[in-house]
Amino acid sequence: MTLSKIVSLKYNKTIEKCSNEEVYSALLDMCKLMSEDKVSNDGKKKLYYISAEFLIGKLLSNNLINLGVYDKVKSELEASGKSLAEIEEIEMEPSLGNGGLGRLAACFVDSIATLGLNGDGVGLNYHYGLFKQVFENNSQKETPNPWITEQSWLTKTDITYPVQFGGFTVQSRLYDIDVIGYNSRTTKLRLFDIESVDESIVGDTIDFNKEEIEKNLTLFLYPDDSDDKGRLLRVYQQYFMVSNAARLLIDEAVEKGSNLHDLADYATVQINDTHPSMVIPELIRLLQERGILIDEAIEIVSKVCAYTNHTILAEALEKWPIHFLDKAVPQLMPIIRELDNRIRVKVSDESTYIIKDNLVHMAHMDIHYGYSVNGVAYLHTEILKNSELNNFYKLYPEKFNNKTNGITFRRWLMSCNPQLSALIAELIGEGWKKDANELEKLGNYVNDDSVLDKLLAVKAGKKAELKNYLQMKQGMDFDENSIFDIQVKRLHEYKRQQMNALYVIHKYFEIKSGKKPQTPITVFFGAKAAPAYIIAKDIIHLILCLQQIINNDPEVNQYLKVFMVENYNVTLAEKMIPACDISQQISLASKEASGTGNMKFMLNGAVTLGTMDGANVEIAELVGDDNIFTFGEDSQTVIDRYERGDYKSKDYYESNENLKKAVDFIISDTVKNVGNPEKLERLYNELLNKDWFMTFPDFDDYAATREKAYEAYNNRKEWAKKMLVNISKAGFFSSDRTIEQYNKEVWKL
Ligand code: 26Q
Repeated sequence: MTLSKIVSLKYNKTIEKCSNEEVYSALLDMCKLMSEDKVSNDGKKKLYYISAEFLIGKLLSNNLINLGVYDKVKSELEASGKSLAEIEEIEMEPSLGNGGLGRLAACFVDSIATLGLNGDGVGLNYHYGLFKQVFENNSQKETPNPWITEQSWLTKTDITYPVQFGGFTVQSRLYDIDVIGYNSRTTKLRLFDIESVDESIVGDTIDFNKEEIEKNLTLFLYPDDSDDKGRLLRVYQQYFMVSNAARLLIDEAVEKGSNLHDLADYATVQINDTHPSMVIPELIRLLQERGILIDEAIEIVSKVCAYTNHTILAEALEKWPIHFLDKAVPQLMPIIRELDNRIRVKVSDESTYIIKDNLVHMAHMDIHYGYSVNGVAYLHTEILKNSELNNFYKLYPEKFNNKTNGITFRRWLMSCNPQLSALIAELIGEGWKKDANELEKLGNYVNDDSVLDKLLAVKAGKKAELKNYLQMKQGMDFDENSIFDIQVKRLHEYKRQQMNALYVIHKYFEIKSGKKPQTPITVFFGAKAAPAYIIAKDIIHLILCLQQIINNDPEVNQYLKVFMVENYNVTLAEKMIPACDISQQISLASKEASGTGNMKFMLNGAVTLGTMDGANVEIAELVGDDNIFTFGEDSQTVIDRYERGDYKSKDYYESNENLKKAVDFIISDTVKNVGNPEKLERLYNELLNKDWFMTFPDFDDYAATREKAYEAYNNRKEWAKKMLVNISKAGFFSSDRTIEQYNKEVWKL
């Protein structure tokens, strides 16, 4: 049915006469209707990708593309004097994720649908998702971010389960979002909610009563965990998620004819980081309830569950105090103890036990009782095998495997950059849309000047678009012909936004002393910091102070500007990534499991400035030394340095004049005048006395390499070649490839 037909049936008027809201609502109906015609795979074995986060972003454009009607709808709207871009603005972005892990899950369900695999995403329907970031007094403030509107992609189902906690029960309700694949297939994102959720306990801030679990369970994603009540709430959330998922899985398997003894022929579970790990004891419990003895129940579940590790940061590996689990989910603790005891009699290496010092090590449970353990980039998996999880690797070498992350090209190229997509199609046809490896064919054009010019023109167009957008939305003003140098990702010390900021200070001094860059530079940051992560918020504070100082300094602002976009999210990413020239991927080597932003930038023709960390290593290998700027100590050097424990940041500070000057600036009057002295001093002291993520040793190399990149940008032809090579080599990072590997080597659907 055409849009005008739907509009006329729904409102009895023409598109022209409708408000944008009415058109949006009609488009939603249209997509839902059209997705009914798509088939979903109903094969015997099904994948349940359980994840606490699905950072799906807005769905309208993506769905129109995947339904194959984007261009048609766009012109139909234009003919009626409507703009699809304006209508997109009406849709609220579901903020159901923090960052990489959640966005990965979203890309994966897109690929699962597109490849026509039998698999669903399962998670939670957080009403306020992650907080909305606002800047006040150059600092981050968190406010609630309601995203569920009257008209939404959620479809209420009649599936509901009672979920028992220690002392009380809640009733669940399943909501589905159709995940429309790029062709004839579809699958579902299944989000569980509680029937008794009460939005009214939330005011203007993200503070709320953390003890009223029956009301608050699905209000927020990862509420502040600075106190025990917040941490305990997270345990309730996790159990609620997996208990529902486990029951859904069992019901669907039984429906298809499983006698439960053969459950592994009907279901496989991918545990996305440790957040869903309680699915293991919960499945065992449910099988026991259905008459299966514990030995067999454990055996069955061990054939069903597979675990993905996304981090080697020890502090991010979840360990729950036993008393938390005893209080929230007392029915699981005996099973977890039994699982631990079985390891204790079998394995001598105590470091692998599940319960230690009254803490339950969730990852240990996953590795002992899952059939697969994977890392998310080659280097990451090697580090897991050889150091971080080496004790486990020695026990189960056959379980370990690598699945280098990927991204969906539908959203991260076709939807966010139709201009580049059109140029690519003009050159090599449409085949790459189904087989990303075909992008390699672009390699034939590296010496074709007219193609290189067109590529530069597309980039210039996207830069102008971003300028207009940020001017309109956030009142920012900058030179669209400057170099767009971008670092967008969650704020974390290991990602080293602080090192980027120190370079900005260094550059500011250089310009003030008369050393002006040939092409002006605009540095963009985008990042949310966890509400309780003090130093991360101090880093945001510093960046916002620099923004105020530098952008208002007439000696400098024609050559250098700095912006931190407010409330960085998927929608902003879709505007910023296509406009980027230099992609900052500067994590401390060994700390970034993979990164996926690095892949999105590359695909859109940005050149990476990065350390040899995560998937950067694979990017470097694919594009070759001429088409990436790498710097810094390698992962082994860093790992050895941690082992020795002899890093002293002060030594570097004292022997490096440029660095010292930049660090001292943090607590200068210039910055204190626009900032909060307490925050600035805290950050200064942290860097000087700790610098746990070793920004100082890499500083010089970083600055020199960044200069080299800026220099290279000035040779436009050579730069355009780098862009083209990056795009042509990005095919490997399609999430379709990643999902095919998971299916072939792990799930075997
Ligand atoms: C754990 C315990 C308590 C509270 C919070 C958490 C928690 C929450 C979120 C731990 C981890 C996360 C998110 C992790 C994440 O996004 N990791 C990223 O995953 C990407 C996809 O694999 C990788 O590309 C990134 O390198 C990795 O940082």
